[in-house]
Amino acid sequence: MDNKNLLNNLNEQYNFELESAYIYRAMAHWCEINSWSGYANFLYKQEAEELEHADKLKAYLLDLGYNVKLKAIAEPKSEYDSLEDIFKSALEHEKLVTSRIRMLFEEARDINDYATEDLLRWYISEQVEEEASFNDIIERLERINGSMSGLYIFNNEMAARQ
Ligand code: OFO
Repeated sequence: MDNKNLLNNLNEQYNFELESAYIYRAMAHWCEINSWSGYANFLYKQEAEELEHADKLKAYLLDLGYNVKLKAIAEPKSEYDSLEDIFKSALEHEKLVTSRIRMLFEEARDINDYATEDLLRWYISEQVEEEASFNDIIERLERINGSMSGLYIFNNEMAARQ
């Protein structure tokens, strides 16, 4: 089985997960600068999750003897209009991740790379959870509809994410 192209693409995804972590870190900074420490906490936890996603890919590639390469990470956006803007951007980003994972999965299928299929199944389930989580937050923010007390209560809940 020649899976060299697929492994190169997994290496790209490894780098994309690191980029995701960077994006969430920048979003967390925006929240901190705007005194929303709870939302920042949520996004820092999200950053940590992305690093775990990256590490899982890295470990898999290293197990296969692949020479893992780090690439330059694009500068993340640092200006947002509102919390809603942040979480809508996060959801769009996760949709992009989902489509990338699906393409990798299809590539693994095409060449009967069962081990990579197995690995990617984990990411597919993870993406369902991540999109659902951001969707819930957006719905909640829409219901709050800019009310300061609502935003503060939600901020306190977000501070509790472990
Ligand atoms: Fe947020 O997703 Fe990684 O994979």
